[in-house]
Amino acid sequence: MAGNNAEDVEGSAGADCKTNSTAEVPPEFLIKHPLQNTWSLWFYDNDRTKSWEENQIELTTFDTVEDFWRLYHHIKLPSELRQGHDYAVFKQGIRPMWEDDANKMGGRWLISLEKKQRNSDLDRFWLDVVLLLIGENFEHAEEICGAVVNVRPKFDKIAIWTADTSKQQANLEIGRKLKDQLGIHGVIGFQLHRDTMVKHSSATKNLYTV
Ligand code: MGP
Repeated sequence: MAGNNAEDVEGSAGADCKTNSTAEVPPEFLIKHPLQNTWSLWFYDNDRTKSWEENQIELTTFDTVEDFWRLYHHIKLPSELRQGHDYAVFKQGIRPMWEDDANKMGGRWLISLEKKQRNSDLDRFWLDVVLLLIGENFEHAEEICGAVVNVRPKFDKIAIWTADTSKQQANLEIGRKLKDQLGIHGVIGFQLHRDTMVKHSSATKNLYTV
């Protein structure tokens, strides 16, 4: 995989893989299944000598189901990342930051995980969220900018970022589906980026809850 910090994110899945010659595979099985959007995978490096923005590295893009799975099996799971690191998957052209034009008026559905959930739920939740995104499984998928997973000492976080906080119906549909698909029983909240910007996330008020 291209990227300055590939050693931090590359998993070991490829190491023992025996590859079959593609010459044996009938051509109809080699067709790739296109996604509706092209998506970028970002990695936040947490290098203290760099600014927050400089730490955001766009590792690669993918636009087919097959390329997504190849990438997924090649990189570390969130639970294997160092604390302080993030992954983000955003529609190509949208940077995973509040300042991007696509995010300026937006917010996020935030799932905070308890420490013990790093072993039980973090990787599963992240994969489910990414599959929901790239599979365009939301009725209002056009409102979605991307998703972020933060690996942190206090508690890990997963969030879906949407574009326009004023679209109540669309945001609620996304929140309900997210909660339902992940099988979350507690309440989850939606916060405006402009509130998160000025407060610690734990204290940021919710605009919507489901
Ligand atoms: P964080 O990485 O989203 O969460 O934000 P963390 O580490 O759990 O910290 P907490 O504040 O939520 O408790 C950490 C810090 O990174 C923020 O306080 C900002 O300084 C910076 N930061 C985070 N985001 C998402 C952005 C962003 O979009 N733009 C800029 N400029 N800084 C950001």
